[in-house]
Amino acid sequence: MAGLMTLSRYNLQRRREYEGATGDFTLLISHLALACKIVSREVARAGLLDVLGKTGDQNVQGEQVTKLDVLSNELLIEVLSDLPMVAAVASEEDEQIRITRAGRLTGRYLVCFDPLDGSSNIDVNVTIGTIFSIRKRQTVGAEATTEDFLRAGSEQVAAGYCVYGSSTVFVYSTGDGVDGFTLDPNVGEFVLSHPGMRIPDATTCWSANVGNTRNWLPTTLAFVDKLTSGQGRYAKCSLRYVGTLVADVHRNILQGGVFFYPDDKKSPLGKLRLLYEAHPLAYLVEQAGGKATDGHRRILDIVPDGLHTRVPLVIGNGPDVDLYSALAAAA
Ligand code: AHM
Ligand code: MG
Repeated sequence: MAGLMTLSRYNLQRRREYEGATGDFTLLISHLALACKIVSREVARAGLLDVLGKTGDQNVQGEQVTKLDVLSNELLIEVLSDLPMVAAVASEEDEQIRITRAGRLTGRYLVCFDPLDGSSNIDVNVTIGTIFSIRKRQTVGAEATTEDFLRAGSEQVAAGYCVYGSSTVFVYSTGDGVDGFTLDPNVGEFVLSHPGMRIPDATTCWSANVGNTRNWLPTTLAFVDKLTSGQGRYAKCSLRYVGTLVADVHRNILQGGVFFYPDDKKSPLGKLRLLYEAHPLAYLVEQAGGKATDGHRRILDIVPDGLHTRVPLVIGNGPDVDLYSALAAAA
């Protein structure tokens, strides 16, 4: 029991390492973790609520059958709104940024999130997740603007995600490695289960929506030829695609692999969003020893031109991401 490292204990210990730390950041992370615990609870009983909802038992369930992604969004905004260190938030679910209640003028942090990634998997009991990204704003004293959010990914001061799968795992980094915490649902605590996560050298799998093959460009087709060649580092490489970005990336960090959702004939910028999907996951994968590119640029160097800017994404083991970039450069 003495060795049990809960997320709160871990954060307190880390805080002591940073001289002058105010505790603001620790509080912010613990509230994000709290929101994820609540989402996890709702995800776990979603099917049950749905079944009960269909019986017409409105008195018991009332509004709880709200769609999970909307519920998660409102929950995160509500939790963050009362924190004096958060000035504003940007979400996949909202067209515009939202200014918070407590930190609107003086909050130093800006938080971006995808409240429930993997929308198409929500109703079919397949792993979904929450992704978040934290930046410091340049100036305080006035309300944050959209422009404050439109900065390179390298300016993130922390990023993380929570996957709601066979267990609920909260993973985050402050630029000093990546640690993962598994939720003990009986105690309600995240416990350190994956200290110092490093992407293994071998590429054991690749992940992409092969249903889009007809639209793929020559670079992507050439990449897949290498991945399926059975040669060299691809001698034993399986296809694994959950269809939830955060779940695919989580598996690849643990087991070694590359995920790609590239630009193609139909979508010149791919599908995924820069601010709250690609930036935070690229930050985490780099911290775990991997790489992320749009084919030509490091993801963390890209400055979005809008809150919902899309970006082609190739992310995972360094040698695979480099191979994609080399094929793109030669095309
Ligand atoms: P979402 O944020 O609305 O869930 O959309 C993003 C998701 C990613 O999680 C996933 O990688 C991708 O869309 C799957 O797209 P597709 O169904 O085209 O394969
Ligand atoms: Mg998403």
